[in-house]
Amino acid sequence: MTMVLYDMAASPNAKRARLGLLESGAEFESREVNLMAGEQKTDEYKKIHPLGRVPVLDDGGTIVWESGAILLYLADKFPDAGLIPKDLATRGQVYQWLTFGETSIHGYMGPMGFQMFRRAPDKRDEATLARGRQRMPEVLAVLDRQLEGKDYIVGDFSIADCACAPWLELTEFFGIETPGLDNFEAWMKRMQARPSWKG
Ligand SMILES: N[C@@H](CCC(=O)N[C@@H](CS)C(=O)NCC(=O)O)C(=O)O
Repeated sequence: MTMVLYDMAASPNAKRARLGLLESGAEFESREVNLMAGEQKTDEYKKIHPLGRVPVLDDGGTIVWESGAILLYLADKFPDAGLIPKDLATRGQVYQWLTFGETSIHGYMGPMGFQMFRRAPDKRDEATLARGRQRMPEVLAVLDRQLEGKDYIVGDFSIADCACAPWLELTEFFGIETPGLDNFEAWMKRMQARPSWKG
């Protein structure tokens, strides 16, 4: 049975899951949920995601939500797709950086995204934006150091890259400064050049 991704093209969290699916090579159907129209808050939709959010993966009736969990599920389901390395030490690194994407990156950029995309410019909470602009450079510097001498976060491409890159594409738009982070910039370009990025 074809997997279904409850998706939204402009959502970085949904993009994480979509990248994992496209990189897995598996067939899936992307079903667009119109967040602006409130489709995620209907009783029907909340049967598959009780908080009313995207993404959600439906794999023949097995429902998984939380983009990080979807990525881990896909890595387990498709062990030969190159989504996660086989040795435990490097897997531990993937778990760490995937969680870094959900906490250190999304922790600042998620609330910034809400202000930038869901609020009119004159109604934005400037304190939320200022906090992200102040704290994200350190987060990015840590990632930049990790990427020194590597093409991807743990060396080879993995779901850690899928978890971190979608929000980071928005740094400039959110007014976060990234001067001199050459490893980060090169990695971002590498991610954007993968066929899955446009998919
Ligand atoms: N931690 C969740 C976050 C999901 C999330 O917040 N998704 C946003 C889109 S980027 C959403 O669906 N928002 C709809 C709403 O809150 O009404 C994940 O990674 O899947």
